[in-house]
This record gives sequence, structure tokens and C-alpha cells, in this order.
Amino acid sequence: MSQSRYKTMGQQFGRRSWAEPWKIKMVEPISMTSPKERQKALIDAGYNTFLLRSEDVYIDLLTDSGTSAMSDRQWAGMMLGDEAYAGSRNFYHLEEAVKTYYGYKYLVPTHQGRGAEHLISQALIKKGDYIPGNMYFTTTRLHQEIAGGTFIDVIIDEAHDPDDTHPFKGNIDPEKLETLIKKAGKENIPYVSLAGTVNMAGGQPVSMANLKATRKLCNRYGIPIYLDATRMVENAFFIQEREAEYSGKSIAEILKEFCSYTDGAWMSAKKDHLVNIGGWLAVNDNELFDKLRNMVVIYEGLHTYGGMAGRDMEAIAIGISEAVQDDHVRSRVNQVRYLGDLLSEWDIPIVQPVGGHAIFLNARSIYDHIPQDQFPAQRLAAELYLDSGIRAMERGIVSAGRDPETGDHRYPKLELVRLTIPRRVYTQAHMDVVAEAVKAIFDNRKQTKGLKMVYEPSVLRFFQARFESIT
Ligand code: PLI
Repeated sequence: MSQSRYKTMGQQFGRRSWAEPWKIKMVEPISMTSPKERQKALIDAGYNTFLLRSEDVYIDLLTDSGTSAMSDRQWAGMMLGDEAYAGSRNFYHLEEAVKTYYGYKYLVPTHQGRGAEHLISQALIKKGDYIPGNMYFTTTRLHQEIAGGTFIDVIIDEAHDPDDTHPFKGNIDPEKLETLIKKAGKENIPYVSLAGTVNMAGGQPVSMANLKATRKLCNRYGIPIYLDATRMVENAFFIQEREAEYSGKSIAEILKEFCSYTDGAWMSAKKDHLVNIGGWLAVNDNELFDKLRNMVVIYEGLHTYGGMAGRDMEAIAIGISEAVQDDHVRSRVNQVRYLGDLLSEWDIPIVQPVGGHAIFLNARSIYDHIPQDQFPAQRLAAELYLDSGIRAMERGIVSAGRDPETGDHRYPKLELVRLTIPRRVYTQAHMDVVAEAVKAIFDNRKQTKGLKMVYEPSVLRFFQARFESIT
């Protein structure tokens, strides 16, 4: 039986009551390689799925970042790119869309999410500061550290337990937050770093009630809240589904209300906004905006393009209005759940409840005979590729990196492999193939050995580290 607490609409009503609100107009051929070709490709890539060539991949679930299918309207918008150096018409469309759907006053465009993370971290963090947040994200934490800060995890304990079915595992623990504020002093906490759906916890949402309580607490100490809005549309879906007073509200209404309790947000448009590149930072504080607008011209580009082409800004502006449609979000999350339900029915351990953008395989449990410093999740992702050309991503000890003070591995409780579903790209049949491949690996799990790391970059090591098999 499925362990998933939240059933698909089809299961709830005894029939399949949802389908994608689009049809396919253009296709991109993909093909399967031979086992021998995959073996060679994997060794050449040092057992790191980031180092595989895309043409050697059959079903690409590495990430949902920049991998969405754009709509015909977005492609039409690309043809209306105003590629002026300054004052592009598309920038104003983007600014209008962010104001309309997110409600922030001032917009700074950036080339992608980490460009925005860089700017906000440099603008707000001073050496020795502490930045509380609901679990780390790789690039976010790194920019906070580069700016001289230390990230402190104040997410609820349930988030670190893959089997706990708490409906809002992205919530902040108010006690942990207040303890930190009292210990560190409010003057050393520049902001709370809040992510809408927590990527590293399995795409888990934050409730509106938790944000309101966090806001109240922060108001008492005069601490602002900045939101990582990258997958906030998916978070709004979970609020609609799980918080009774929001069941009658639209995704767009919930999104705007959620943002209204925060002071600003940064965005990787490559996710929710259904585009291949782009990002932004939006704030309400005029003085901060002035600072950011001065910084963006140094690091990203002029304040009316921030590293993006005019056509990219147009595609984002249109993507924002598509992303907040209820039927779009419902079909997106339900496709992820469809895969999760298949795996759960075979008792394959995955993070519960299924989140918004991906299925997270519990590698620690699947390979319980492989010690964490032999990289069980890295191995699992490699095995999946070897079996069937499916590309996934490690989200465990390799992604967690080393403690900057001690130089030791960080040992996260969650040792996961992420099967990330790009938006509007794959069909249900692809999900069936993926589920069968995972089952084959699972059935063969006892034979599998760990890996050793033979090359380790000093930052964000998961992107480029190389491994060899332990024999
Ligand atoms: O990849 P960027 O630079 O556009 O965005 C960085 C980024 C910020 N926040 C969150 C929650 C992310 O998930 C994120 C990027 N995520 C990637 C690339 C992913 O595969 O999940």
C-alpha cells in the first residue's frame, strides 16, 4: 500500500480526475544508450551525474531548474525581445508581473537565482552575523558564508526525518529561532532566510500560520524576513490543500498573501517561472533597493536587464502568469505524486509526504550497509544511470560539503537521491519507466558497494567532484 498521506486526485475520487492542462506541439527526440556505453560514460564522469553529457542521458531528472518546456505564448514573447541596453520594454513587463503576483515594490533583475543571492547577502550581511533559515540550500548558504555570515538551521525537527508525515515540514521552529535571537543578539541577525518549499528537505512547504507566527516574532525584534521564492507557487498549492481557511482561495491569492508577510524575495526563475534562464530580487525598502541597484551594475548588468536578454525577461513575465494558474500547479504536483505513489506501493523508501518538485529516495535506508562517508546517495544516483540512463542528483553528504571551521565532512541526517521532475516535459509513461528502474536497483541493493572521492573541489563540491568504485 502507498505510504503517501496525500493521495492523487484520482485516488481520492476513485478515478483519474486531473490531466495536464496543455497538449504537445513540438517534441525533442531522446534515445536509450547501451549498458556498455553507459558504463563508459559513468566512469568518464567520475560517478558524478553532473559530469555526464546530456546526450548520454535517456530521462533527465537531474533538476527542474531551467529544464521546463515553455508555452507557445512564451516562445511568441521571445520574438518580442527588446534588446536595448537600457530601458527594455520587457523589463517593465517583468516588473509589472512581479508587482502583480508577488506584490513587492522594487525589482532588480539578475541572471539567475544565485546572482540574486549574491547581491542580497553582500548588501545585508556583515562579518560575524548569523542567518537563521528553514534548512540550508547549497548556493544560498555559500553566499551567506562568503559575505561573512553563518547559516543556522531553525527548521522543525520533523524536516530531518524522512518518514515523518508532518504536512508542513518546511516550517520554522519558533523556539529555535527565538533562542538564537537571544543568544546572538538581534543586531547580529540581518534577516531570516525563509524558503518556500524546502528543496533539501524534499520540497516541503511552509504553512501560512507558521509564517504569520514567524512574522510576529521577528516584528518583536525588528528582524526582516527575506523569502527564497524559487518554488513558492508549489508552496501555495500545499497551503490551499492543507490549511482549511485557504481551500477556497486561488494559488495567486495565496502567493500574494504569503509574500505580504515578508520584506522581499529572491528568485530563480528557472523553476516556477517555466523558463530556461533568469532570476530576480525584489524588495520593499527603498534604501535597500538603491544599494542593490548600484550593486547589480557591477556584478550582473544594467538595472533594467541584470544579465538577461530582453527576450528572456519577456518569457519570465509570461511564465509568471502561467505558473500561478491552479490547474497548472495541480497537474505539476500530481505528476510528482504519481511517481511517488508507484514507488511507495513497492515499499521503496522515499521522503514523505511527497513534496512539490521531486521524489527523494532515501539512500541511507536503501543502502543501509554503506557508511555515509562512502557516499551511498552518490552511488545510488550512479546505479540508476547505469541501469537505465536515468539521471538523478545526490542530495546528501556530498552536497552538504565541509564545515568551514573544522574542515570535516558535514554529516546531514538526510542522505537522499533526488528524482526531479521538469515542468511540462515528461509523460506518465516516462514516470512508469523511472519507477521500474528504481525498483530494479532496489531489488539488487545488497550487492552494491560504496564510492571513494578522488577529486574534491573546494566549494559546491557536488557539481564537479569525482569518485571511484570501492571494490
Ligand atoms: O540555480 P540558480 O542560481 O538559478 O538558483 C539557485 C537556487 C536558489 N534557491 C533554491 C531553493 C534553489 O533550488 C536554487 C537552485 N536549485 C537548483 C539548481 C536545483 O537543482 O535544485
